[in-house]
Amino acid sequence: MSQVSSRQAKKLSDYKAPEFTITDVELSFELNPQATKLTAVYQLKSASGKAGTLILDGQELKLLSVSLDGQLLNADCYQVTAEQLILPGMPAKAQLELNIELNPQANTALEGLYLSNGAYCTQCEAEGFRRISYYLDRPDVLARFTTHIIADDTAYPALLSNGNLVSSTLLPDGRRHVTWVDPFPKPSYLFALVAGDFDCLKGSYTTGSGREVALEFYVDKGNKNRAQFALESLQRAMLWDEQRFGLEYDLDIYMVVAVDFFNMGAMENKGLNVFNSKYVLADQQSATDTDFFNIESIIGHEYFHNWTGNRVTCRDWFQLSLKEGLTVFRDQQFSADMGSATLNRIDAVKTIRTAQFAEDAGPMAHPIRPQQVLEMNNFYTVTVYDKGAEVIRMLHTLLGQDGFRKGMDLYFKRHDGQAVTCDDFVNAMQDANGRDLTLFSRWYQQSGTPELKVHSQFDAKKREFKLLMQQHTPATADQADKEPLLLPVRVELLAEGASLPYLLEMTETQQEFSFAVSQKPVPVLLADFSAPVKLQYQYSMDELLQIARDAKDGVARWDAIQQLWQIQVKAAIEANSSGAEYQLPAALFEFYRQLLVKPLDDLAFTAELLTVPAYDMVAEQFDEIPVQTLVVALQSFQQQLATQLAEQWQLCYQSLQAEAYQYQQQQVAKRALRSVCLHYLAFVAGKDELLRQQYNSSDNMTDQLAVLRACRSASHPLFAELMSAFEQRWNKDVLVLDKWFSLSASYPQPPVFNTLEQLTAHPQFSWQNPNRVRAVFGAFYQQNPAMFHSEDGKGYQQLADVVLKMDAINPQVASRLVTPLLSWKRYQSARQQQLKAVLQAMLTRDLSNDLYEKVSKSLS
Ligand code: B3K
Ligand code: ZN
Repeated sequence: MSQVSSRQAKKLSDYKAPEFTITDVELSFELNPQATKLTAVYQLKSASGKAGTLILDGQELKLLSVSLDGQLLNADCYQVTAEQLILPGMPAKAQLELNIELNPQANTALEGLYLSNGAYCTQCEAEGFRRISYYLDRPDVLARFTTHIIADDTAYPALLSNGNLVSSTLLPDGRRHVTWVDPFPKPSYLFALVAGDFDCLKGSYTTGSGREVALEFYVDKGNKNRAQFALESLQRAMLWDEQRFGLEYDLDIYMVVAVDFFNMGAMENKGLNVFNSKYVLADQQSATDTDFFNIESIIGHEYFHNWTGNRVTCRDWFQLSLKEGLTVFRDQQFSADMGSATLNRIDAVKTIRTAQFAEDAGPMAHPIRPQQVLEMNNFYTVTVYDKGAEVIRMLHTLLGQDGFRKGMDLYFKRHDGQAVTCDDFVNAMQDANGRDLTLFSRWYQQSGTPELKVHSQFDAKKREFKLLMQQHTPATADQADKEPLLLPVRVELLAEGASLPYLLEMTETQQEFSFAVSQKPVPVLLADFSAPVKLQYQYSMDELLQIARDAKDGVARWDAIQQLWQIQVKAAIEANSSGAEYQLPAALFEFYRQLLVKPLDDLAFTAELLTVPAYDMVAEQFDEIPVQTLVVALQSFQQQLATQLAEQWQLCYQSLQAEAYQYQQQQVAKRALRSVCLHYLAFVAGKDELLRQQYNSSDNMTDQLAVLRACRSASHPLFAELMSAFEQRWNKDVLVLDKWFSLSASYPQPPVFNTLEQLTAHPQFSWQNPNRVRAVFGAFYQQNPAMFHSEDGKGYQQLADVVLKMDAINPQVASRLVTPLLSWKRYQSARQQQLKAVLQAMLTRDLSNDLYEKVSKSLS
């Protein structure tokens, strides 16, 4: 791929308000796969009221002509570079018309206008609109858009864009001309166009103030039934946002289009969301409980963006967390209200502790508001999104639900229709609550994972319990000096069967908190994971077991078990270095035995407690990750639990009879616990019949996939047989087949390297489709640590080859895939050498900015 763009990073500190703005845009597309004609008309206004040079962004565009106020300009009146259209002497007020030709068929980067299975669609965030037309492609330029689409009426009956449809005319040549008008001024990144032949599932929603909104889901032919759940999720999200935040939808129509070729999950374009079909389509046969969950959460997320993102947008891309952190927080609250608050919180904590802490510890560390960016698409990160949501959650914790709502109300009152900064958001929270949040704002500037060290003291005479806390944030790749942060620390003190809750606010490097108590309590620290930090406190095993049993907060109970497992891992590593085999302690078996004999009321929570932490969760606790030892230890723990409690797993499994499938909380919980039992049973000899029976008799994907996963994890001989049955059943249905691709790629034994080659030769595999590539190679590095880190370096080489291949096709996908190769500093020397060698080799190639930014940072 030849690199036209410059390697010049942009800095937040260089932000300047635009000299010109565009108030109105009229776009006319005549669609054609290789030669789409676009006429773009802009009403321009200079901010100063003076004439000046107008510089528009544009990439890979064929510019046919330029007219100013109706006059065709000679080519010497403007200058076209690889990334800009420069027009000197632009009057203070003007109408500019551009004629452009686009080639959607050649667009494999899936940014701008492209074809997905024959349907036209667009993706503009962050800077994709400049691949459609020359424009002031920045979020602080808000314009009213009118979009005309002209296309063959038979081949493309659905012609969609933002806003409301105002006209539709059949032309004499068999083409149709439609016009959409979006009354809400918006930045270019929210523009969307879709044209295709879809099935459409229709529904409606009546807002609190009585307005009727048409809801339309456009899906591939034959898939209408699979969109029902997404439609209902949208209706739930619309109601929830009215009830929780007083926010109503504002257009007459809300459309969602499901496409197969998409770089990420979904996109919140005004009135016309484009979704990866994976997050729209589901039925019990083809989708798991987790798929249903994700659909509801992502449908909610994109819908919530209509206020947090669209009505109030970002001034510049450094402020991305303004909309993303806040919207993730909102979708998390929504999911918590729709299902189990504790389970949702546990999932969020896992994301922070694995991917986000890893990002802080690696070469791409950045604050939730980054200060410097080469390729914006590289900053749609777990830090900006998920740590961003933790920061919002801390505000919610500090201000309380009502205080937070007051802040949100003021934020919308002040900024509706504007492009603003994270400071504007914090100021609204501050002013609405009369509380100084200056110290809190550091969370936006400082990167890294704070460490919170806690000691306790009990004075029996004084009847006083003290917590001595210290915070320290280690230096990160991007920032050496760190300052103390405001940490909300939820604490419970367990004593005499009671639990007393506290919310401590830590503001200094060191602080002491005293509590009057009659007996020495067990402190439950950082309940609900009230701040995204690493906690250190010397708990005894008994204390952890007590917390697991008695704490009020479910997250703390789960966390106690996580810490117990961390202790086991460390003990196993020590035993291993002395050549001994490590046996789990009796107390742990006993705790698990009791849980199995008498599961808690919440079966899903029980299932979580019974699950040995995943590799990446454990790995993140180590500065230098002992890969092989961890893989072996975790496998041995599962084997020991399986063997020691074989009878209990079996009895618990049998007590949870399957019922006719519904996606409904209690059923989901029951299936989760059944799957955990099944997982351990796969490690026990003689369970073939049971496994086969569940696979063949279940009426849903959740239970079937549980069998395949269990067999994969235990390297069970049945795996091959069942996988081949699965492939035959689903090979026409790629979305489902992706599950098979992932399972195949995560088989933890050396034949997987041959399998990977076979998978890419499968008739349904395509390098052009990000879902396929991620299904195979994403799964390989995320779910197959044993083989990805295989000692000969084969796993690293394999991924590096794929990354380079993908960079020429789709840089965004390549740049996501490269992530696990970047953290070479976290491994022992042989692995470090192998990783560095593949990265250095990569850097000698002609890389996209996306990949260059990451690889060069990791080697600097
Ligand atoms: N805003 C989009 C993400 C765009 C990613 C661009 N590379 C989806 C979301 O967060 O809702
Ligand atoms: Zn978002």
